[in-house]
Amino acid sequence: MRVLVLVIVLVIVIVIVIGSPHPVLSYKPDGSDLSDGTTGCFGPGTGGPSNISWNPQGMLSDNSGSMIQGKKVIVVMPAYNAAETLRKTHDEVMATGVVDHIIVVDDASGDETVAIARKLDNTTVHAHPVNQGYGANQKTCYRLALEAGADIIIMVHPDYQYTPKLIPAMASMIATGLYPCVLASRILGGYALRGGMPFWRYAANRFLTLAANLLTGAKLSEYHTGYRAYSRPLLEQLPFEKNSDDFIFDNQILAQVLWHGHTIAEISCPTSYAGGASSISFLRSVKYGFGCLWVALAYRIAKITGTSHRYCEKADPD
Ligand SMILES: Nc1nc2c(ncn2[C@@H]2O[C@H](COP(=O)(O)OP(=O)(O)O)[C@@H](O)[C@H]2O)c(=O)[nH]1
Ligand SMILES: [Mg+2]
Repeated sequence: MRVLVLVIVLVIVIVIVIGSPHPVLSYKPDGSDLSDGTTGCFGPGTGGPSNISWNPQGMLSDNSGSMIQGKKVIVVMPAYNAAETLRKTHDEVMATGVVDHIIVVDDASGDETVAIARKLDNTTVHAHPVNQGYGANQKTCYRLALEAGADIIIMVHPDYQYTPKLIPAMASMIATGLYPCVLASRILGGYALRGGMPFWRYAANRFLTLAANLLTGAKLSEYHTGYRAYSRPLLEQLPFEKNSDDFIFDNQILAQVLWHGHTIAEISCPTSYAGGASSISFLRSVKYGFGCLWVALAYRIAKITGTSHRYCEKADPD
């Protein structure tokens, strides 16, 4: 009993000591100004809050021809052996009516992913000649989306694990200028287990999330979702090319967002693990788990010591 009390007190102390205050929300009418005066992820920056004030008047003011408040919305899909679910995901993405274009990047799949992707409307297909990994795939996705002039970039896995129906909501949250990053969480709303996430994955997700929240000071329900939205200025600001080519990319990019002092928004998302929507082996998951712990720890160490990390460098002043 005494041990339990001690642990609880310790956790509370850790949360109080390292929990940084939530950044104050910032409304930028054009969503363009995300500079926060910090020096880059894991570098010796302040990581302080962005100064934000909310202006309801500006929220729906711009209807100049585009689908969401004059902003070009591009959905990117990092694909790997997604032949069975790609078309269905694509069709539901376009059915939302707010997406200007889709970019599918294939990572040398062994199935018909590329052939199917090439038949899809409103879709640019890029094929890696050799398998480069999930992180490398996302790098290509974001590079191409920025080159194509995207203002809002939404990444969704093409394995139909996440419903595309949330795209308008996520895009709106970015378009208003309230948030530069939105995650669709399988944990909020309790969808994960109901959707068929194996219990061991759920337990690992919760543990890694707790550790990451304690170490980064954020208060997210999960860091591992494959459904995310980013604003253009945010992606331009983050040194995401320095991140891993493997699955840990997902975690590193969120650490970078937090390092720059931005608020990450979350919405709850129904999820389905039906039909092989998860292909990562147990061993790769273990490697990913340790990678997550290291990312969070490196973040905390960088905060305390003012040192930098290999994939995080001083951000460009502009
Ligand atoms: N680019 C790339 N993507 C991969 C690779 N292996 C798995 N993926 C993709 O990574 C994403 C997440 O994998 P998944 O098995 O669905 O994980 P989970 O849904 O989080 O359990 C899916 O979109 C997979 O297609 C790979 O070697 N390269
Ligand atoms: Mg999946």
